[in-house]
Amino acid sequence: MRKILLLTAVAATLTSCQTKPPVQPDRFGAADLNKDGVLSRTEVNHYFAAEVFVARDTNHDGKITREEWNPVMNAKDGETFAAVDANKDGAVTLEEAKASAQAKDTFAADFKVADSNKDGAISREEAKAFYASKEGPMR
Ligand SMILES: [Ca+2]
Ligand SMILES: [Ca+2]
Ligand SMILES: [Ca+2]
Repeated sequence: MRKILLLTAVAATLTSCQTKPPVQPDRFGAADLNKDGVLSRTEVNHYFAAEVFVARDTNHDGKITREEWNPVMNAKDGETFAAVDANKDGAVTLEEAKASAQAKDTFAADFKVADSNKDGAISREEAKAFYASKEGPMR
């Protein structure tokens, strides 16, 4: 009986760890792949692609199916999905999502807004201001 209670407690702890990370991750640091202190267009495209990917991969298996991409897929969404699914296996991986975002400069509009001093790179302060002005999943 005691063992069962203990296991239940461990399971509950594990579940709460997964849903609530104790420390806020350093998003800027994670996005700044070459660690030069600013975000390039490529770094921004990769980072946002990853954020969108994680949000869409609802079962967290590292692949986005058509259903996860959009449960109510219209013809245009279908075309977009097919274009991102580079190897045509019916699922989008993180690498495919990043490659597509970079090739199409998907987040160019966000980059333009975030780069408030228009020097072609996003500083930590600019990123902070950008996120502060945003609502929803891009936060
Ligand atoms: Ca950088
Ligand atoms: Ca694929
Ligand atoms: Ca800038």
